[in-house]
Amino acid sequence: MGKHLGTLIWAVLLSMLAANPLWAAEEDEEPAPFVTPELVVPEPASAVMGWVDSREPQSLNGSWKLLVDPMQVGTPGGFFGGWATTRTPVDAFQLLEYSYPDAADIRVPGDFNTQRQELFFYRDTVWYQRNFNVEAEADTRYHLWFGGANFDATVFLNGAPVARHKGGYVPFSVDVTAHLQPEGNDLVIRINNRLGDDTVPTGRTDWWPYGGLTRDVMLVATPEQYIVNAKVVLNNDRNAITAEVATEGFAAGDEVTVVIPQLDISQTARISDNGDAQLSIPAQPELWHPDAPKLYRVELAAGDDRVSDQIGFRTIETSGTTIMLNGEPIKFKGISTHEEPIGRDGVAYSEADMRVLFNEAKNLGVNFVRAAHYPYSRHAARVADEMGILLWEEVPIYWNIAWENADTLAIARDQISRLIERDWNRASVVIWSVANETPYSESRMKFLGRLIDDVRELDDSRLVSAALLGDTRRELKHVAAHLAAHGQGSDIASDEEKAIFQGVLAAAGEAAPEPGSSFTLVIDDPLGELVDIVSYNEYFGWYYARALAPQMGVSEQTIRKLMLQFIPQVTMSTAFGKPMFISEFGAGAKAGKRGEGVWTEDYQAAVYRAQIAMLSHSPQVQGMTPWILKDFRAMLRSLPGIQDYRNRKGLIDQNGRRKQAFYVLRDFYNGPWADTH
Ligand code: GCB
Repeated sequence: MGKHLGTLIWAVLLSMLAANPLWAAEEDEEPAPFVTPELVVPEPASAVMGWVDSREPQSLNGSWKLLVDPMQVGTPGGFFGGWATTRTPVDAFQLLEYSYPDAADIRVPGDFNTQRQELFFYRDTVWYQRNFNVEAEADTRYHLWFGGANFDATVFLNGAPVARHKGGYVPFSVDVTAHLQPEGNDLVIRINNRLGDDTVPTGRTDWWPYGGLTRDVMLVATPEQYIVNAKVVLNNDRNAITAEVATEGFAAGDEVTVVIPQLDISQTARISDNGDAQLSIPAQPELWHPDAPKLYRVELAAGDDRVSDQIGFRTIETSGTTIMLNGEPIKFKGISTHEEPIGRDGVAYSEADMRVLFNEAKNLGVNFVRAAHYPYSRHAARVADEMGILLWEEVPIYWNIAWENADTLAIARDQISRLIERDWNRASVVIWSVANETPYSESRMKFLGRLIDDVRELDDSRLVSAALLGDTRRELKHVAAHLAAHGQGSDIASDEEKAIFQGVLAAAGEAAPEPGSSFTLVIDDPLGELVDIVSYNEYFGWYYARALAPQMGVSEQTIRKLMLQFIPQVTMSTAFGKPMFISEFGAGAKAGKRGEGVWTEDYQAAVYRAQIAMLSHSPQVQGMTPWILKDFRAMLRSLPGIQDYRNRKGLIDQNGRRKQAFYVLRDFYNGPWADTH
C-alpha cells in the first residue's frame, strides 16, 4: 500500500469514528491513531435503591461470558472496534476480532482472579457479557442493580453505555426501562480492578484486590411511582421509631404508610415537595441485643408500591470511656475478618459463606466483628442481624490516600454514603469506620473530617471510628528504654547486649525507667477528637520487635523474648476521655508449625497471652478485634512455604484448621470477659 493511500484510509476511518457523538473528540482536534477516546457515560442513580430483596427481583446471577482485555481494545471508539455489544460475523468475510459466544464462562457473583488460574494476579480490564429476557409490564420501571463491581465498571445495555461506577464494593443501580427489549437483552460490563495512587483503596493493600462482578446482579421492577429507600431506626430515648422515606415520582401530599404488625403500628405521613416523608411513631419494641437479636417485620406502602424488611431496634452510645448498648455498658468481644469464605479461595459473596464465617467467629465467644477493610456484600449485616453479632463496617481509606485529590474524595464520599444507605436498617451495625492507619497530615484531617460530617448527617444512630496508627517512632523510643531496663537484669540478653542496654539507659538520663516499671501508651492522634471511639492498631510482639532489634543493635531473638515479658506491663490509653478500642493486634503462624520462634502456633499463642494480659488491665479499653479470624490472600505476603501469598495472622487457616491462639482468645472471652456484655 502506497503511503498516500494509507494516510487516506486513516483519515476516512478516523473521521468516521469522530462522527459518532459517543466518542467524539474536541471539534478541532484530530483523534490520534490507535488511541481509544474516553467514553461519555452517565452516572448511576445517586441514591442507593434499598429494600430490593422484598421486590422479588429477577436474578442475573449465574454463568456469564468473560473476555480479558489487558490492551484496552474492547472500549468502543478506537481502531479495534470495541466489545460493547455481542456480535457474530454475518458471513465468512466479516472481520470481528472478539466473540462472546465463544468466550470462557465466569460465575457471577464471584471474583475472576480465583475462578481462572491465569487471572490470579491480574489487575486490569475484563469484559462480562450475558443475555436476558424480560416480560416487561406497562407502568413499570426496570432498574439494573449491582451489589458491587470492583473497582471501575461501565455498564452497556443493548450497546448503549448506561452507567459507570468507580469505587467497587458498594451497590449502584440505573433505570434502564428505555433501553430494554422483550428478548435477548445484551448486557455487557467493562470492569477494571487496577488500583493506583488516586483510587480508594490505593494500589497497595494487604488484601487481594479481587476484581469482577463480585456481588449479586439483578433486575428490579418498580411501579412508575416508587419507594427508593427508607431509614427506620429507634430514637435515642428508646420511645419512638423514626422513619425517613425517600420516594420517586409521587406528587407532594401523596401518602406513605409504615406498618409494623407485631407492634400494632400503622402510621401514615405525607410526601413533601422533595419526595421525602418523615414519621416518628411512639413505640417500645423489644430491643435487639446479641443475646436476643429480635427482628420485626416492617412494611412500607406508597401508591401501588409495597416493600418490607426485617428490622431490629436498639441504641448505641458512649458515656465517658464506656460503650452503652440499649443504655447498658457493653464490651466488644470481637475478631477482625476479611470477606473471604472458609475452605475456598476468593471473595465470600453469598449468605451461606457469611454464615459459616460468622459462625466460626461465634465459636470464639465473640459478640462483635470488625468487617475490615471495605464494605462486604449486603448479606453480611443481614446474617449478623440474625445471629446477634455487632458489626463494625468500614471503607477502604487505608494507609496513604491522595488526600488532596478531589476525585479521590468523591469516590470516598460515594462509597461511605452508599454503604450507609444500604445498611442503615441493620441493627447489628454499630460502628461506621472511615479509615485504617492513615498517617497524620493537615490534608488527611480535612479529608476525613469531611467524611465524618457526611456520616453524621446521614446516620446519627451509630458511632463513628477509625483505626489509628499512633506515633510509632515516639512509642518505640519509650519501649526501647523499657526493654533495656528490663533486659539488664534478665538472663535473656548476652553480656554484650546488656552493655548496649546500659548505653540506652545512660542516654535516657533521668527519664530512664526502673526495671519492671510500667509504661502507659497514650494515643493522641488529633483524629481522636472527631471520632466517638478511639481505635488503635498495635503490633507489640510482632512488627515492633523487628523494628527495634536493628535500631538497638541487639538480636531479634533477645528483643522478642524480652518483649513477651514486657507487654503485660504496658497500659493502653488515649488522650480523649472516650472509649478505647484495640482494632488490631496479632502475629503470624503457619497452621501445624510448632516449636519456637516466628511463624509457629506457639509464638502466636504467646503473643495473644501477653496482649490479653495487657489489655485486660487497661481500663479505657472497651473491646478488641484481634487480627484476624482466618488466614487471607495477600499479594504482599510471598514467603515461600510459609505465606505463599497469604497473610498468616489467622486464628484458623484458610481451610478452617484452628491454631493454638484460637483457644487462648476463646478462653478469655468465655472466662474473664464472659460477663461483660
Ligand atoms: C495492619 C493492617 C492490616 C494488615 C495487618 C498485618 O496494620 O491494618 O490490613 O493486614 O496490619 O497483618 O500487617
